[in-house]
Amino acid sequence: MTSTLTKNSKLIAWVEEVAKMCQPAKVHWCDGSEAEYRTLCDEMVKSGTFIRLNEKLRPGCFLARSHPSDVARVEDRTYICARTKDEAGPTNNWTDPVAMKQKLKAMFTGCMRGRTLYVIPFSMGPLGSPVAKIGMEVTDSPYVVVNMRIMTRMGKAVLEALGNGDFIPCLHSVGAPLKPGQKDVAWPCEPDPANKYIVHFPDEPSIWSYGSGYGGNALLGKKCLALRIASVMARKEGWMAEHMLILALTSPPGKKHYVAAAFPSACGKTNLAMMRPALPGWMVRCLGDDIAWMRKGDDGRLYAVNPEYGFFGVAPGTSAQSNPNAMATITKNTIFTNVALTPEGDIWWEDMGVPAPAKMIDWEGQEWTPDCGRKAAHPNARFTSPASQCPVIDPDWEKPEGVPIDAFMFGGRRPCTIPLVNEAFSWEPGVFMGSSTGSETTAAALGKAGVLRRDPFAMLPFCGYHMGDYFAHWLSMADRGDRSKLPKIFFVNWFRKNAQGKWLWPGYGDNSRVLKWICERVEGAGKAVKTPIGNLPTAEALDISGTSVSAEDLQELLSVDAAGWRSELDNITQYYATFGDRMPARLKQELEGLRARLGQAQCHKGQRPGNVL
Ligand code: SAT
Ligand code: MN
Repeated sequence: MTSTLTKNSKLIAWVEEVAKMCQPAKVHWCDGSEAEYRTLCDEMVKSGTFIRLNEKLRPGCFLARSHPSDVARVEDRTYICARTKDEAGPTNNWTDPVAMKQKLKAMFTGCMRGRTLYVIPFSMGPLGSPVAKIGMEVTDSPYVVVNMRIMTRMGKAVLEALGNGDFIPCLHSVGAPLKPGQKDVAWPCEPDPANKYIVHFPDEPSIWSYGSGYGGNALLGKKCLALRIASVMARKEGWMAEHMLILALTSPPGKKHYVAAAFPSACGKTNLAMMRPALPGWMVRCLGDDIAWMRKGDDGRLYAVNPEYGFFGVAPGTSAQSNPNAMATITKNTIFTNVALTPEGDIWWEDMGVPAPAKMIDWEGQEWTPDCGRKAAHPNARFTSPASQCPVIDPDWEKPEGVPIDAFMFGGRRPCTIPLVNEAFSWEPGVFMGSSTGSETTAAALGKAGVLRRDPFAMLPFCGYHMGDYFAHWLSMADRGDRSKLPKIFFVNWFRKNAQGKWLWPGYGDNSRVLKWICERVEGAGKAVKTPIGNLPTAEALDISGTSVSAEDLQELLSVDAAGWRSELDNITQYYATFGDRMPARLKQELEGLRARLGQAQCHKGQRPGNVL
């Protein structure tokens, strides 16, 4: 059971203690080698967890089908067990940490019987980077091991970097012990949702996850460590852990700008992160599609690293049109979960941009035909793919100190009121924009479609402490140092519709037109009008050459809908009230300032009050 790979006494003691509790048949310390990865994949092919895809069409690729009850993150089973309920805040589930630990210990006792306990040493952030954090995931799922090898830097090198240092313990079990002689199933898990627990103890810190083998519930480096736990650490240590993509945009003359952007789910974050610009001569490079860790450099600028090593992207909707670079990334060495299987041994999903074969096996392993009335892939089906395979990965994506961010973008799916792009006057109005970010739900995401859900900074399910304190932390980033060095903040909305319900903006590669204006603003050029809500581009400032966007549509996309904004402000006022006295006064002032400016401006729909800057 002891490892030849480490002498870290705290680690060895912790693994012994966990093994004693979970009672696995075997303990395996992961070295992270290619050989180990291959062996685990082969074993999973034998056990039925993996289907090897056609080696000619998808070399090194596998398909896994989850249990139908285990298909997504379970937010209602996710807990932040801070010392007090108030520290966790109104947006998180909370239980007393001592009581929760007791309950979990009972559940974990004997939970790995008949299975192998894998120890996964992993680093969030480039190995040896001053910002990296080392976690140790103990799991009884080989599926988790191979996914963690793609999503994080994992194995022997991490133990070497750790030495005798400290790590974040992450305990995971699928919650399906085997009796002697009992045959295993392809996707073991705890089928009763009420028995799944995704629990964070931010004060230790540690993570205990029980019952699910899927995505963020089980790959504990991602949302659990790199967002929920890291957000708590970041607040204490004066940095930021954000649910943001990182991209680099280079103009035709070769000027490069880094942008980090937060969008709620189902707003096309992965598509934007590796976009192919429609504007000739412009180049987008990807550094990350989900998480950004940022801290101030000695020069006062904010430097971002992507703590991850791969992409865990939603498959349905990914196509040559929506994301050609993702399609190129997933041609090899990729694990697909809950997509459909074609007769040739390749994969298929809805809106892949290729016709469905006449016959397939769907994500539940059933025969599927186009007229059967069921979806072939689960709407939350995923690909796990190495970031290094992305054709447009930025050469600096593994720089230990990160890249300097020039602009932040927030955005959501907003059919009305919110303009195509809006530049905040300064840091505080920008933080106001982030705090009031919201998106209309899509059918795939939640039960009710078309409802506005506030999702501040796209962190609603990922902030590990009180949201009001998190807003204050954002504000505090401008309290020290030269605030002119901080990123400029923009709010974007690709999803505005006209009165007939038609989308006004083409989206995808054409979003580069908005990015271009953002870069011009960062450089101090780029024409804008000052309006009550922020600086909007003038009609001429936005490069729409070669698009089908009409002058009227552009006018609507860049207008201030005063009536719409007033009801928006009423809604934000109510939302802010839910954070009680932890809601920062400075943001309430921003809200009132905006209300006052809108009152004075007397603007009407389609009219753009203000002065050209
Ligand atoms: O399953 S994950 O948490 O990794 C992805 C997501 O739900 O956003
Ligand atoms: Mn995400």
